[in-house]
Amino acid sequence: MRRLPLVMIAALLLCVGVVGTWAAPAASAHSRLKSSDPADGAKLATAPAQVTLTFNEDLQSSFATLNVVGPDGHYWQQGDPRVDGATISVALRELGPVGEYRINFRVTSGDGHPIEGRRSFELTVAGGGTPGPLAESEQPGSEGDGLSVVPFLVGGALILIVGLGVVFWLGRRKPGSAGKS
Ligand SMILES: [Cu+2]
Repeated sequence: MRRLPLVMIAALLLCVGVVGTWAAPAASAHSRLKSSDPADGAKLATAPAQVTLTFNEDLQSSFATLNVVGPDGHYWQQGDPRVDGATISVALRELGPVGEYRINFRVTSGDGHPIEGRRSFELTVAGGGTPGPLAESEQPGSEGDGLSVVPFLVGGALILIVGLGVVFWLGRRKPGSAGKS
């Protein structure tokens, strides 16, 4: 009866492999950006005093980044961002040139996964503010959801392959050869 445990292990590996592969999309359902103030794409004649992003669940307060880059390529936020529960906000300077102001964020969701992305608003009437420093090279505006799924997919696929290999190996064993360790 040495076969039974091996078959069970193979079945277990198969199960874990299948579950790991199929559960991967669900595992990426971590914190999402629900809304921004100003709203994405808003056209504003008056500069807002601050930018606030609201997520669907509480954020971790460490390593949060939130900045606003104007049409001139300079930063227009003032001071450091503040995380409060599910929201992150940063104060703005009095704004300057007319055009698109990009809101770049990178936060850590409650489950420890980083989320990043971009929103923007448009200033339609120029203000008299002075810009902050020239912005560092901007990150692409992806939400970064895809990357965190990869380990699950790779792990699931590997386990699936190993499980199939064990099943195949067991199937090839001749009945008479069983019992030799
Ligand atoms: Cu997550």
